[in-house]
Amino acid sequence: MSGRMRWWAEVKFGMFIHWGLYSILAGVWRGRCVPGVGEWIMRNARIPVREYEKLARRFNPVKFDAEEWARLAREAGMRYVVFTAKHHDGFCMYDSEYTDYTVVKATPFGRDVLGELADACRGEGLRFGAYYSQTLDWHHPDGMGNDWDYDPGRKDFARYFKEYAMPQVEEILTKYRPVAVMWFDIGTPTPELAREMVGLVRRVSPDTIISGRIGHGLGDYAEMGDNEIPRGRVEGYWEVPVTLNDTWGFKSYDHNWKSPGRVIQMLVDVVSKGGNMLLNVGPTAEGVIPEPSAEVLRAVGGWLERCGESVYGTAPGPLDAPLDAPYRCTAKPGRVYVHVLAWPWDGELRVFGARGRVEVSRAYLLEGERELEFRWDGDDLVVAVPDRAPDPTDSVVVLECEW
Ligand code: JFZ
Repeated sequence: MSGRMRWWAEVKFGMFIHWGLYSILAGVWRGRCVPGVGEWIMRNARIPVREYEKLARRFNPVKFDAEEWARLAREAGMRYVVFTAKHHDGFCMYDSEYTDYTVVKATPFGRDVLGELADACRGEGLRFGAYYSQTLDWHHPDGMGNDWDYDPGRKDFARYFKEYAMPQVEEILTKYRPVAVMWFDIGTPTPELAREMVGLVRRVSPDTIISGRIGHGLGDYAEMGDNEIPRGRVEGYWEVPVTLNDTWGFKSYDHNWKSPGRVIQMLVDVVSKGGNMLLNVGPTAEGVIPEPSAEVLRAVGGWLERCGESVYGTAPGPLDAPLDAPYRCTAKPGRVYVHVLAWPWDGELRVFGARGRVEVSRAYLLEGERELEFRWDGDDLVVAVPDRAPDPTDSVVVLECEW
């Protein structure tokens, strides 16, 4: 296990925060609901740069409280936070010396959001990371993606990357040190440019983790597609970014919130396969994390408060649950945690194919430590469980065993 990844592999669960000028529009442009994720509204509505820039004068999130957000992340059981320092719209939610298009210089708010969040997160004992869009930049004439204001044939992307993007990444790593993760996105057009960015991060901040979406296999871990949990175990370090509804940036009419149970079962599924889950919140233009999403996070945190030992610091372990099994397994030395996602109606939990993989000495419920009888049936371990599930979402049966 590489040194810089040690903490990351232990913590399993982080908060993603997408917040920027797009949060003002909240999915609506000139009275029309714009399809797609909220933070892509500039692109999806083909909003001209000169129009979109005017949003900066309206950005005044009077209710923003970085410490409140950090407390919520901690209450949710999250152990790292990744914040959009600069998304595809090119607007900098930090104090950049390379442009005036920033939250400090271009808005009535005038405060360094990234700096306040970094301090608040560290105050809560959370690692802090920065999302940086190193390829798509719909504001900068040489950035990629804006073919409605600029002629793609006249762009000099290499100049953008070396003279703008790389210096900005360096200033983020320097001004807001220690940055635990640089969360690059979309990939980088060439391996040469990607290697230059990796070299910069390694030189300036060797302990900073580089996300897989730097591209070309050069990240410290693999990034799955949005909301895409792999079907089976994946070796190596990997993470899946997940939305709480169907958008990253706030949309006023997206109320499709995942339930706490759904989030807990997704987290356990991901961890059982060897990954981390980065779960997103999209604050409003006023600086408020929508209450329905905060309620979900607090409920997830309540379950982790009770059962977190079966998640944090675990590995997939010796038992691979069949895809259609109503359970998932995580493990630590000396024990396997069987996460029962659908409680058996007949009083018997069947753990398929366990013979020869684990030598079980004891079985008990994690919540309450009630001892459970167990027997072997062919290759399967059969555990006698009570009629009622200790938890409606994920009841954990602990197998003390050698594996
Ligand atoms: C990217 C961004 O475009 C999006 O706005 C958000 O920030 C998300 C977390 O990341 O969207 C992607 C990038 C890559 C994939 C899918 C969505 N992918 O590789 O499937």
